[in-house]
Amino acid sequence: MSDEDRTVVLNESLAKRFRELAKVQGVEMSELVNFMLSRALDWQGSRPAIAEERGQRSDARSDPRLDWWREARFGMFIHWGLYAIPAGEWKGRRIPGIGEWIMKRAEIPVAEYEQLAAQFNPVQFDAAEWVSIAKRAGQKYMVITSKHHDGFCLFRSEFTDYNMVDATPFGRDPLKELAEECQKQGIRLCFYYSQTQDWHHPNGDGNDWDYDEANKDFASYVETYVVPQVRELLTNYGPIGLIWFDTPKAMTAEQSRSLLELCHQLQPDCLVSGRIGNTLGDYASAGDNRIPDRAVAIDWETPATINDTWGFKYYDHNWKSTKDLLQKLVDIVSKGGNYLLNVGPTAEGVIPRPSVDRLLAMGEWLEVNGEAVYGTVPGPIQGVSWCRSTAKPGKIYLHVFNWPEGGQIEVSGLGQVEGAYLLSDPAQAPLSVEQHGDEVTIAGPAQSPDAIDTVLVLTMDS
Ligand code: JFZ
Repeated sequence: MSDEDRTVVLNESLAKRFRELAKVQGVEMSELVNFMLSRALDWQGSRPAIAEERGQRSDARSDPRLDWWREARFGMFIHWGLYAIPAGEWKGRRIPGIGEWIMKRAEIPVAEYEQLAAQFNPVQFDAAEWVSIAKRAGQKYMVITSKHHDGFCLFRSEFTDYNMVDATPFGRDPLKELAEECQKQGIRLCFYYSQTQDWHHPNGDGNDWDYDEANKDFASYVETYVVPQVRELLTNYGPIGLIWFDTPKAMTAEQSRSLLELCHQLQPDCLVSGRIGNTLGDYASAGDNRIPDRAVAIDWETPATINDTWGFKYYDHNWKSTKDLLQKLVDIVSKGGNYLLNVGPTAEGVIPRPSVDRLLAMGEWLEVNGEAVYGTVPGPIQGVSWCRSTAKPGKIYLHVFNWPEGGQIEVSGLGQVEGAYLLSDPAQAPLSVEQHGDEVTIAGPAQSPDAIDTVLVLTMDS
């Protein structure tokens, strides 16, 4: 946490309650705040990773329209918009929190924030490069912010000039260019679309510093703005893999349902994320960066950051290691989920180097070990810290995170093991397997072959 992040302004009545509480408890304010923070974190941890309302519609669980997505397991999230220009700093002040929330956090008036559009000229944007990074990372789909909460549209729209083509010197439609490249390189293009929060639209949710919330007509915003824009997105860019709605908030079940039906009517194969709300999504959405502690028998996805922000912040250098990211991917897949890993390109249109480095390293590992990730289901070994397991018909993949001293791998609860080999071994040289009843011992190499995750393939007698 930077020093700037330590300033929190409490309104007067809240500050008064804090002071009184601290006095009653006989503690310093700082102690009190620490205590409250730890309670808040416990509370966050006790909420399920996948909230009920962002869950999966029951008839979607066996729907073959999801098969490509179940196979894919790993996608690229892209948060890109005007917020990449301030990049976490407004008028010389670092604004705490996630970068794409800067307009809200600093309560920047629409009239001021809008002016960023005139500066948005990402001349280094290269759709072929972005898609090829995803491709080389082993990601199978790409979800880009067509419109985030700030209301700015990356696509040309008939329903607002506040878009990349009409309002910026750049004048190009990056979604068009990405659509073509995704087709070429075999990645499924998907759109994030903020259907509830829109801090620019007078009737959208969330901006109470320019607009009076009491005068807002949210239903008309949905009907006359969201619906036609979703129609544009699902009409003008060819086949779209999925629409990633977000923060449903006050969406009624009827509003969620009619949006869902609109999507399915325009593109029957287009999936709809769990954040459409009201448990109507084609698949469930976990909380940001949240991973359930055990396998979950629905289709679900964790959206996650590589550092601590979605939209680019120039001073966020808190990059997770390749090891951490890869183990998170495997952890998620071993529990039946997909990993949607975010990049936040700069205002020049460049995906930050530290992100690219990590993605490419993940891709190298997947190049060798992808068989144990793509199209797998959770394996029989769950709830242990040293390894994860995934499975395909006739095969169990043991993902060993902590290689045992001497290389003897001991497991139980698998059934009858026929043979074993290292997935990284092109010769598939058989490893010696001893089985006594349920107890299996596999003689692996003494030294860990892969410091991040060594995959053992167990072939099973069925
Ligand atoms: C939302 C957005 O507000 C944010 O800017 C970003 O796009 C992220 C991917 O999604 O933030 C959320 C939404 C849901 C949860 C947490 C943050 N959640 O369910 O825990």
